[in-house]
Amino acid sequence: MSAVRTQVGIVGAGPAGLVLSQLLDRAGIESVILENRDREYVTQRVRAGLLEQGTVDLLEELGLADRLHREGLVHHGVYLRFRHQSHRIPLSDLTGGKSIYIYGQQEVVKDLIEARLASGQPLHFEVSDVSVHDFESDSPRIKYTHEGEQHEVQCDVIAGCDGFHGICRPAIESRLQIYNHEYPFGWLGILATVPPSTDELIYTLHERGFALHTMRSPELSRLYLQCDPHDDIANWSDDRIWDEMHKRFETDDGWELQDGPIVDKGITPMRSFVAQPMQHGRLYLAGDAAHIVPPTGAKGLNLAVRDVRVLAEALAKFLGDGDGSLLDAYSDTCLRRVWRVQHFSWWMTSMLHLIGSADDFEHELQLAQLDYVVSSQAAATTLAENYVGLDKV
Ligand code: FAS
Ligand code: PHB
Repeated sequence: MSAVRTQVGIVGAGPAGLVLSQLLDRAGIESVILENRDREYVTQRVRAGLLEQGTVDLLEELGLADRLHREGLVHHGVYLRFRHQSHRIPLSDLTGGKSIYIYGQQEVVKDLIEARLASGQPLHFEVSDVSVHDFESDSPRIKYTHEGEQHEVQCDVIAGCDGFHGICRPAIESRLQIYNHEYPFGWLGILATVPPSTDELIYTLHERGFALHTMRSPELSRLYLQCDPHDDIANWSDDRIWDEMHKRFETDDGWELQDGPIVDKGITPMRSFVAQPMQHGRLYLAGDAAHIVPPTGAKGLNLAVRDVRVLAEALAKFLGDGDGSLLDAYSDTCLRRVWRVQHFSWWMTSMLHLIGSADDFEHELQLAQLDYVVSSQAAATTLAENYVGLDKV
């Protein structure tokens, strides 16, 4: 078995692990990234598409936003549609000029992987049997298999950036408090090679359920509709999907949804999940490894980036000056934002989805909430500032 020594062992090459590696590299801190899928898989996986101003600012700081600015879309507003009518929330006007950016997660991951490989620092794809050890000591280790060989990373700190289904959180789960809230609905998401029928995102509450019209480029539309989380995508023919989309996006003002070839489709269950604290010994969790939000608020990737920004600063202070104060406060610092984002994502989800168990009174409350958000500047500002990303929490 071969062993390598580094300062930070990172498990997972998703947005959390890759952004962390860039921040550490900039601080002159060595790291090794272990990813169990192959490069093609992680750069093809269709996930997030909406980036907060703060995420884009950080990618700019890292010199990794050129392609984002060339190929991404900038939006200054978002539409809420209910009772078959659209209402625009002027995000930038309500937040002192902040915007949101539409740029696919797989594009962010592609840019980060290229930067990592260009740095010459190790990024191992297709590893297996990853396990973490001795994280209650000052010299934690990560064991893994690569190309049939056993290997070990000896490090000062392990960063668990391996997502919800990874191995890092389960390694300390018995010492954590777990909050788990599952929603009785999921999202059926499609990618379609048809120009978007809207200039900005449309969130819709319709009597048949929620629907979202988002996009990836002027040629590529991304749409979601509320569905049974246990349903099989095989039950959803392309015709059935478009038929349902047309029904849910219908308006009184003659707006038309353009349909076209569907190139990707899938069903995602919805949950709100928090594991706390986000650290134990020398093992620190970041991103989906520690928390999951329903995608209605478009926060998952953005929250992962916020976590590793806090972690990188704390690691620089600890590994640079031997001062562990920020590292000791890592979890408390992140959890303030995690719970703010959990509330916002639950609030958007509750306001915009058809809740099967809801009675007529609760349904009218949803509509009253939406009426208030689109008619009160104070309420619209609450949505806008959370949606574009709060600087301070
Ligand atoms: P990730 O899951 O992205 O990355 C973890 C990595 O670890 C993966 O590459 C995985 O292969 C690897 N890994 C797992 N186990 C391992 C092991 N044992 N050993 C080594 N590697 C291992 N968020 C937004 O902000 N905006 C959106 O618009 C949005 N839309 C979404 C739409 C959908 C349908 C879904 C499912 C999510 C969406 N999200 C959105 C949330 C999503 O983007 C996640 O929050 C984001 O991927 C979190 O990044 P990471 O924490 O890096 O986890
Ligand atoms: C997306 O573009 O995939 C997207 C946008 C906004 C959301 C969720 C997903 O709330």
